[in-house]
Amino acid sequence: MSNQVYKVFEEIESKAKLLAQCWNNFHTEISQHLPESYKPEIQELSNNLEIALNQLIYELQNPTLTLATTGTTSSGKSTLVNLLCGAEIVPVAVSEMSAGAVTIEYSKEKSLIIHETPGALWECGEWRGISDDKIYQRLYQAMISYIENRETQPNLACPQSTIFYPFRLLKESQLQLPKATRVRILDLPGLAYVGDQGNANVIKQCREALCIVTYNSAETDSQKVKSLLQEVVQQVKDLGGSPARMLFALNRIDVFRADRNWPESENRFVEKAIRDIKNELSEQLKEYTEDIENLKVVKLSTWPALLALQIQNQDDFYSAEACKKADNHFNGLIEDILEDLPRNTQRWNRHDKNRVAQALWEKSYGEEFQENIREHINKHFPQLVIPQIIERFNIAAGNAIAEWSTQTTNAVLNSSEKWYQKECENIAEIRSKIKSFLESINLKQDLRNWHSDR
Ligand SMILES: Nc1nc2c(ncn2[C@@H]2O[C@H](COP(=O)(O)OP(=O)(O)OP(=O)(O)O)[C@@H](O)[C@H]2O)c(=O)[nH]1
Ligand SMILES: [Mg+2]
Repeated sequence: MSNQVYKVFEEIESKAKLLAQCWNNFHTEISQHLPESYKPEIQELSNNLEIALNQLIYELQNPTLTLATTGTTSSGKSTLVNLLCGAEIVPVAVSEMSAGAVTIEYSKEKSLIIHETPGALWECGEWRGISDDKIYQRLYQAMISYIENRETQPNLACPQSTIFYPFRLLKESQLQLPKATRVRILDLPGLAYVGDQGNANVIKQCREALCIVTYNSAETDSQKVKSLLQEVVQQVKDLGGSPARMLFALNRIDVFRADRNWPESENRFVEKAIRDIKNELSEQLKEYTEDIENLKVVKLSTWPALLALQIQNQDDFYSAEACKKADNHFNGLIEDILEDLPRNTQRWNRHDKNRVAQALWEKSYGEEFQENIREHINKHFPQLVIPQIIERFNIAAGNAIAEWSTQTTNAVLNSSEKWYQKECENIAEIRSKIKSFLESINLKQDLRNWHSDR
């Protein structure tokens, strides 16, 4: 992470400290014009400010980066989360699968929590030291049970789960994050559930997340493509975030390999999809025209990219399973290599497997995708983590002191015309102090300025 980024964090911290100093000078000054009865009020504001300031400093030194997958049903969101984790842990299916959000926190030790939710028909609890397969199975049971019963039990809340996992995104993708950064990944259900009450809390976290929006390139029915696009744009709108914090993935792009005129057909599709996505977004989100122009749209085939990683796993059984899937589903990506290999995937040796894995990684655009995520995070890191820290600070204390200061000063100024005449000079000084005080409170504007300078 560049020095410039560290500087942004330091500047916000010193601005916040300056703000606390301004407040101290200000309330000492204004207290002279206020009756004693105001003291407890001022004390409380000062205490809250101190707590909020400590919290702000802590959070700036230990920021949280959130990545969230969004997109329409079956576009490959969960497969993408598995790719970021480097293992198959969240359930995937041909038809609608995910129900309820899954949060994945980075941790060296693996564990799973399925939270207690109203009316849960599945096993809730915490499992430590759990295997990848068991994580998958437990989540699968909870989600299927929800999907099967939600119609007959309209009050049933969707499952909410947290996985602790040493995910690949942090271990191997060379993200250059400040040391104490906490990273988490969110696997969200399809659009239909974004509005669910149970998911509301998690969805809120997406507003400041880096959202990877998956688009299903395998959908060819033009009517459906149109409504898919509108759904995606609507979702972008519902999440309320800026397109600057989004990365679009044209997923399942491997379907075009079957065309006789590949790669021309793929290129044509990509150009049209990018144009359509940008047009639709510009139409709906006029305030973000510039961000939309710069929006990154990348090609990806998530599943074969994940298989490439799994094939290279040291565990022979795990690796053999992945080889079988690659052979069954992605023949078209590896056919030239398959000609040299035994028909039975069980007989592939390490060298054979590495060749297959390499071809899958290349043809799924896995490396380009990873590079894009890395670049996006490195470029937008402060914007991705700071606004929510400032917002929490403002809610905890910043807004209250700004409001109190303005109101109290107005009250003092209006209280006596005679007094006003007499203390004219003093008042002018108070006014200028308020002005600089209120200016210093605008930390968020600083961040915006930093971003637009770049
Ligand atoms: N051919 C191909 N299939 C893919 C790819 N990525 C995902 N799939 C398949 O697409 C289907 C849906 O994948 P999921 O990851 O469950 O999709 P999702 O968006 O999480 O679905 P919901 O959570 O149910 O909305 C599964 O059968 C995946 O195996 C890909 O790159 N290529
Ligand atoms: Mg899913």
